[in-house]
Amino acid sequence: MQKQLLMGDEAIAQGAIDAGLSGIYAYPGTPSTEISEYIHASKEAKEKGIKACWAVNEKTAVEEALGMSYAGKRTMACMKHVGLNVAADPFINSSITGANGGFIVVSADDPSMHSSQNEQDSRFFGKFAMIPILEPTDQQEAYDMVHYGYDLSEKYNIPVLLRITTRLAHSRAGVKRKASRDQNEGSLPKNLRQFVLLPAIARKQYKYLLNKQAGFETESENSEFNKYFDAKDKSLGIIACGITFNYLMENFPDREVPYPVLKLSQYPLPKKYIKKIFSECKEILVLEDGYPMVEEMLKDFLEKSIKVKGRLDGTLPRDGELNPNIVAISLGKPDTKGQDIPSIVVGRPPSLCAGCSHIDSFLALNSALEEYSKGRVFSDIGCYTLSALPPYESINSCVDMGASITMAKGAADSGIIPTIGVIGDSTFTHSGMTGLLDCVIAKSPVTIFILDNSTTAMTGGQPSAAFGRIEKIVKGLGVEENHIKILKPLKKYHEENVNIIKEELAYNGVSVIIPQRECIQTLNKRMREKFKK
Ligand SMILES: Cc1ncc(C[n+]2csc(CCOP(=O)(O)OP(=O)(O)O)c2C)c(N)n1
Repeated sequence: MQKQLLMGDEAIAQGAIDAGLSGIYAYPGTPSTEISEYIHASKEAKEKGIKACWAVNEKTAVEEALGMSYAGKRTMACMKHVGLNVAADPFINSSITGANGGFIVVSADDPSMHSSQNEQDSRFFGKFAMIPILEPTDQQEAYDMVHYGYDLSEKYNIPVLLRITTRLAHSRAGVKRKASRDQNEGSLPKNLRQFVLLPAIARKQYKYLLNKQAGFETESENSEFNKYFDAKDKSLGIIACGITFNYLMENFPDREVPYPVLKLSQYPLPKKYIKKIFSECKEILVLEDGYPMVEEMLKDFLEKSIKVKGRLDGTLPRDGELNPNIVAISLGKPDTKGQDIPSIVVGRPPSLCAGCSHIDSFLALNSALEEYSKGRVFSDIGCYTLSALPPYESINSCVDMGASITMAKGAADSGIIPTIGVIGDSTFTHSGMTGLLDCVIAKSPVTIFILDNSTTAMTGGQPSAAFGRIEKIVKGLGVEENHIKILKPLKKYHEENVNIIKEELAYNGVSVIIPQRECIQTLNKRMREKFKK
């Protein structure tokens, strides 16, 4: 079959389509979004009847995927790394229930935080859940690993974690496809009680999980993705995890590394290879994009004292993405970072788009807040977080999805009155609703802005689960009808909007203000498509 030029995300998606996927569940998040988008747009996926669903958040995505696995079909749940925090409960527990149909969870990490709040390493979650982890080196492996991952998942009845990073997710390479597999027919689990995690059953299931560990290790030792390359110079042995194997190879264009190299792409650690590299080499250098997980594990692994170098001893930077140049320096090779960017190239910090509805909402909020002291606006994650920057400087927090409403409540509880929560429509249904219920129950003096631009703009305009539902949800959660206000965020209504906001700020209870105007980008796109016809 001819090679196809695919991004890492697309390679995973195509791999899933070809490997007999029946359903994919995801909440958008950079750099994972394109996996689902590819399947949503795929004619082939439609023809095969593959269910492609945007879930309300990552927890519901993993649970829906688990339900499909329970029914014996192959499924995938995709998210960015912080999404795995949201999905941690079903994710960890699914290792105890086990899977029935093949179940792959893809978590896309973002070292260097190109578009994230942190650079946490999902491999820790996989290790915590005690399930196999696959970490591709390139797009071809990303594709192949989906096929292999489903086999592994179905062989051991276990979810498998596929961990990628931004560089791999968003760069392209030629990918050779495999023959397409049929979807599973569907079948109930052999043991109908395995998903009932009552303590007595969970204890048994946990023992099964523990008993599977040796098998997982053998699979890692025999995996085609973990490879040992021997070499003459044993003064150093290199363990290169996932994409860092490419960074290493870029320093040796003839692919002849003078030191033994363990290419590591499947966990748990393949002890056979680790023992070999430790027994043969004087020092070990661990290359891993993310946290120094393997490096830390090796420190415990040692039977003899041998120097392990990596992110912990300063050989490599403790934070941020690795790249071929950083790897070169760690090997004592010259620094080839290239030329500095000329000073005529001016940095362009991200900003709200011209015509964005959020601009008018923040201008109105800023005016309404003039008579109050600063530091009372708790925000969330979305395009509107950019209002932290000049010229608006409207918000004082951005922690995790949903934290605007709940932090506003906590701060109000401690005496800052009123407090303001600012949350987007998609983020509200993702994890703002429960916090609003807390506010209603406590009758908190908070004013919550739900910025409704009818889309999930930050990640490229995926559908928002809140669309057309916000008012009903807010009412249903118990916010008094006369304290739910809809605004039109447009310059011409500025004064009117400021007055409404002022009135609600003065109210000693829960108010919800919903500025409603479509995202300028989705509007432009819609118009372009309309006039194309
Ligand atoms: C747990 C988690 N999942 C996903 C993301 C990625 N993400 C950041 S903001 C956002 C949604 C933004 O949509 P919305 O709240 O409607 O605001 P908008 O960008 O449209 O203004 C998403 C999906 C994240 N940061 N954290």
